[in-house]
Amino acid sequence: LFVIAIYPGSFDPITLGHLDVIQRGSRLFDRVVVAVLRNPNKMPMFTVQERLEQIRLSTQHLPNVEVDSFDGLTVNYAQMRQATVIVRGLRVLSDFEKELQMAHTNKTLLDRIETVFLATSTEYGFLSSSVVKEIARFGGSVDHLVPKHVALDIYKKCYAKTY
Ligand code: COD
Repeated sequence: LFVIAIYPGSFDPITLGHLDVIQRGSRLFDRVVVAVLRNPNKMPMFTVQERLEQIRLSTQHLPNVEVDSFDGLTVNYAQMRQATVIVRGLRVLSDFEKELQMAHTNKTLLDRIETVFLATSTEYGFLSSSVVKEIARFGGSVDHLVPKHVALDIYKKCYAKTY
């Protein structure tokens, strides 16, 4: 049995919390495909291309991790990739409601897909891409929240915006 899992998300940008889930997922499954949603409705800080590059650089040391982008329904992408697992991270109680609804919806769309939740590591329980962007916009340091090269990308964006 060769189990392919997809880890879908916005990853705008990837944080150490995401990376922790990817690392742990890569030990549980034969292959983990980190899948960035190309979502035209959101106003992202980084383009999909920039996010793919950030995730690739962050996961170079994990040979069974692949990075890709997708459009439309997650289950359709999962089916196309022959993935049988969707990995999601759980931080706080408020994640649970949204995540359970998503898991149920996805199950009705594709019966052979299982959503596997990984509990956040305690040190990243508060961490989200939005928190990172908010701190950076107000001039705070995000060095301890995202990979080094991502922090530099963020400072560049914020600097470019301010001046
Ligand atoms: N610790 C642990 N996990 C974390 C942390 C952390 N610090 N931070 C984030 N995570 C987890 C999140 O809980 C989530 O599971 C994952 O990492 C990705 O997070 P985000 O915020 O980058 O991505 P989301 O939640 O915006 O992604 C949403 C999807 C793109 C998966 C969703 O919108 C989707 O599936 N869209 C496609 C349309 C579809 O199929 N819809 C039907 C399903 S209802």
